Amino acid sequence: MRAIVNSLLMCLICGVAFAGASAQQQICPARPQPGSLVVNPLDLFSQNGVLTVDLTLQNEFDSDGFEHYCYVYIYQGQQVEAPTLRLNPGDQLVLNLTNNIQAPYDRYPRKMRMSMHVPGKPGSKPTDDCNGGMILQSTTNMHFHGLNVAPVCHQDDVIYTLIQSGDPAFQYSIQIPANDNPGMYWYHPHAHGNATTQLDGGAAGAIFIGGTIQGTQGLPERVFVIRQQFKNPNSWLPGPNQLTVNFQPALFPNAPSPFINVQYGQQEFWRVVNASTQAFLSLQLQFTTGLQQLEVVALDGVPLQTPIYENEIDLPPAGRVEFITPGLPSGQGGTFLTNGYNTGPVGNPNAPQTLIKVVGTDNAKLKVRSAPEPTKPPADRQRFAGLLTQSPTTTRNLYFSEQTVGSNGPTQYFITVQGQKPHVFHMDDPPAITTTIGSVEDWTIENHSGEVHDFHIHQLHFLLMAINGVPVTNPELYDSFTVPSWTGSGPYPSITVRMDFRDPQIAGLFVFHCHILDHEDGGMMAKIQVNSSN
Ligand SMILES: [Cu+2]
Repeated sequence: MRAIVNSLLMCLICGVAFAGASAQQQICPARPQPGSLVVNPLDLFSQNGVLTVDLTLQNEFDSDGFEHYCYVYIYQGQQVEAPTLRLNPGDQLVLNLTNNIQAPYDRYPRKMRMSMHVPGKPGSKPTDDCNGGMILQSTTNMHFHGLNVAPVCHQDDVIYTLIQSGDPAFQYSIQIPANDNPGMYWYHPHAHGNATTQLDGGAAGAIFIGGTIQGTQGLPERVFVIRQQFKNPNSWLPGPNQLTVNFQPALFPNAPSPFINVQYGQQEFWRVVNASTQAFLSLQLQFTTGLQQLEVVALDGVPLQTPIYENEIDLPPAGRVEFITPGLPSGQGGTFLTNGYNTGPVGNPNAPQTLIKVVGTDNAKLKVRSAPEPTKPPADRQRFAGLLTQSPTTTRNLYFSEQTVGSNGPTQYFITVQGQKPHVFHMDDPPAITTTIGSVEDWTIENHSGEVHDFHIHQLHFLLMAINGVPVTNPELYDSFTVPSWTGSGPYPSITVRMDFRDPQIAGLFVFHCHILDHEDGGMMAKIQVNSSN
């Protein structure tokens, strides 16, 4: 009886709190209905070398039971979600992030609590958001994915920077390197244990560093942020989920597809980020006449030396691809889709899914902006230049592995430096690797598990040298790359990558991990310490 009374009382309190909230401004902006026109996210441009942005991260459940985590920006008095940040090499990004996440269970202990405490740095102030502390369900921070910037608090540190709900706005002030590559990057939360839930809820946006990408000037530019939303993102077995394009659910054949209007015969410049927590995409563009060749001009924010022509582009979680589409022949239609992806014997399914319907028109007055004109050339030699001809100072071997607890899960996830003991990552772990500015290292990363993993390192790009020991013909730079799954017998699949620790700006402590985010949150992460050379 007492339980019933308590429940009734809780309901009354909930009801009052809910009524109070609904009388105020909406928590998250409404997202587009299925079958809508896909529009680019709102663009915010730097001016006189600075882009200042105020974002508030908030959360609420929608009527279908999906939890939204929204980066709210106020534009002309209206709430806008997850704007695109556009800067040039050498600019400064000033981003004031307010954490307004409501998590009613914060005060209860939860599993993994011990791994979620980050001891502060010696000498730092205990009240400082730069000083670690407890990661509650409502704790957040931000990672500037792919930017080759400093791993220090107020720039791109995700180890000690913890912003608690209700704290004053936390200021990120990031110096974009003058010699950084032009291309697509992105921002998302990275508080260990919360990254999956918050990204799953939609907390992600695109960043572009300006500059010349050959062949794209004057073409209509499309920005597609592909997200994935689960009903229960933290469950061991994945439940119902949907892919979204710029927040619009792609549910075909159960609902009409997101669509775009293209001018017949007009080539376009498409810039795509896989901002899903775990979806491996296999992107294709089909016209009525068949599968189309896409001219890939940049990968993970780095322009290619020469374009690659592909009719299917594999894009792992966190990856970006920028390409030129062929013109749609008059009278035809098209479909942009993911063709499904086999993540291995124990991997989660990645079914084929139509993403966008391409509708042709003769109306020349389409509301699509042209790709930006080139900005001033980088001040220095391009970042990572000449990496291919460097002799590695060190070689290392690492491996992804998993261990199922009991006969029916859950699974523990590890990334281990060969010779060390596999263990679930804790935030107070010492660095698994220590190196020095100036080093160039070749790492071979094996997969000892029956599902693919998605290797990512912060602060730098790596050159993909070999897959399964077979040298890559034209090595390209990436910040995230898939390590194939193991069949259970025979040699372990692997990738070999060349790490560039030459730039003094990246000195400090940062992380590498699997970018399947529930693997990362589940412990498939490790720290690297890069010491200054003097
Ligand atoms: Cu993984």
